[in-house]
Amino acid sequence: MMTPQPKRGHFAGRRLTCMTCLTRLTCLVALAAWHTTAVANPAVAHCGEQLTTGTRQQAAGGGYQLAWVANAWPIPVGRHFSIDFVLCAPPGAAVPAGVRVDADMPAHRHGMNYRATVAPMGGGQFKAEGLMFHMAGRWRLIFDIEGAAPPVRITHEVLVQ
Ligand SMILES: [Cu+2]
Repeated sequence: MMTPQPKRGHFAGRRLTCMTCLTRLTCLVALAAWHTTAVANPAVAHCGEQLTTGTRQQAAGGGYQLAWVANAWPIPVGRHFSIDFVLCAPPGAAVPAGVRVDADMPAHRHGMNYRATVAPMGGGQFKAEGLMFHMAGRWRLIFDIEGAAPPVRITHEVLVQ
């Protein structure tokens, strides 16, 4: 008589490995290491290398990597600035049609007094112009990726002094 065997699929195999861990902590560390290895991707790791004109900033969300540089760094208070950014889609995802860029101050519950414009520059690179942080404090740059499903929003906090 045959005894039902657990499926030797991807997930089942991982669970069995996990059960052999000596402690819960070891298990967590092992899983974290597995996850890190799985998401490592040379193309993504070098996202935005073509941005060489300033201090490159990195952000990520929804599997996307984003690198950006401002035309003035540190970003000054009360003056228009622009940013160049590169968006790197996760493997298998199409490069999005467009990205909306905005900014707000979450602690003060207000946004900018200006609406930024975004222009595609080709090769996954974009330029956002017309941004202004009109007061000092903690701002948050917001990148909304158009056409991604589910919607993807990448944010990056910037301290302006
Ligand atoms: Cu404010």
